[in-house]
Order: sequence, then C-alpha cells, then structure tokens
Amino acid sequence: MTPIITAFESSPDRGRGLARDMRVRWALEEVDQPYDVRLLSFKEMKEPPHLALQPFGQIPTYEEGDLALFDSGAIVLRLAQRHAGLLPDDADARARAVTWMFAAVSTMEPPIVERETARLVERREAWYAPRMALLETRVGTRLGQLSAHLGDADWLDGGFSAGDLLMVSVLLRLKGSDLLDEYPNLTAYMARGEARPAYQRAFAAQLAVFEATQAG
Ligand code: GTB
Repeated sequence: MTPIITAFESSPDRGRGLARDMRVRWALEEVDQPYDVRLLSFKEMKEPPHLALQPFGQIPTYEEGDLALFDSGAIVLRLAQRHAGLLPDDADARARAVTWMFAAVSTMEPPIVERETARLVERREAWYAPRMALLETRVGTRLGQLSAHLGDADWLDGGFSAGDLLMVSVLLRLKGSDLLDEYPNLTAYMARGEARPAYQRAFAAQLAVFEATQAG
C-alpha cells in the first residue's frame, strides 16, 4: 500500500525545502518507499478532515492503510523502524541514533525556530535587536556544542542514520546564516546530507510542487 503524506499546496519557502514534509520525503527516499502526496491549502489544513489527522492543523501527516500519524519526527521514526537503512541493527547503536533524532527536534530545532519566528514576526518591535541577540546566542551555543561533538566525523554516531537525517534537516533552516560561519564541520556535515541521492530526489519532488504553482 502506497503511503500518503501531506504538504503545502503553496509553500511559503518557495521551494527551498524548509517545510517539514521535506524530512519525511527524504526518509521515504532513503528507504526506497514510493509515496503519494496530498497538497493542502492553508484553509484545508484548518478544516475537520485534516484536523482529524493532525490536531494542530499542520503538515506533514502520514497515512499508511489504517495508520495515520503526524509530527515529522514520529513519521521518520516509523519509517526507520519499518525499513532497513535508517537505524543500525545493534540495539545500543539504534538507541543512540534515536537519541540523536530527539536531540535534533527537541534540543536543536526549538531555538532555531524561535529565531526564525522572531525574524518573521517581531522585526518591527522596539525590543527586536536585543531579543535577536539573545536568540542568536542561544542558537550559537547549541551549534558550538554540536560542532564539538561531531568533530571531524562524517556523521553523529557511526554511519548515516535517521538521527543525521533529522539533524541535517534542522540545520538546513540556518543555511545562508552567518551563524554557521564559525563551524565549517557543520556546514560540511550539512553538505554531506544534501549530497545524498535520496535527499536530492526529495528536494526535487518538493521543488516540483512550487514550480507547478508558478507555471499554473
Ligand atoms: N512538530 C510538527 C512536525 O514536526 O511535524 C510541526 C509541524 C509544522 O510546524 N508544520 C508547519 C505548518 O504546518 C510547516 S513546517 N505550519 C502551518 C501552521 O501551523 O498553520 C514549518 C515551516 C513553515 C514554513 C517555512 N518556510 O516558509 O520557510 C519553514 C518551515
């Protein structure tokens, strides 16, 4: 049965692959699982049929037969548990890879999202500059810690895993920011993730959605 994911009909990132369906697409490509996509308008995301799948009215969701899941980390975990290629076989190594998945979405991503949100919606506030300085310090602290852990390794814990998939996805939200300038090992790590054929296929698929909206 071909799983179905949801994504923005019209992504505000204009095809840059920053919305969270991208990490699910990437995981599906890594495990060679074909999938269908249901595109949603912002209005449809807040209507009952979608709220029954995603109580917060967000994308992505994942449907596989009778199973419906939401939250990108949980969806990637499901794929990694059901298919070979995203988690090591050894039980302890597997637990460590899952730890990195949680660290990506619960330790690294929140300050990065908070900074992004401030840039989008708080720019005109009188207190914007000091708040941004604070948020950038928080992000910088996490980047420094992650960089120190990664060192000159290719991936966070042995071979590429779902932990790296989520961590690279989170870091890519900072692409182009000077916050990464101090950490060449992190930019190289992100580039290794982006160079993976599965990433490239996933990126092309989400970009095609944006290009179709431009053509139409
Ligand atoms: N914890 C959930 C998960 O991981 O799945 C969070 C899901 C989420 O935040 N979804 C966002 C959404 O549906 C899209 S990804 N937002 C609409 C809403 O809440 O009403 C976040 C996102 C959106 C846009 C950009 N961008 O334009 O650059 C980047 C990231």
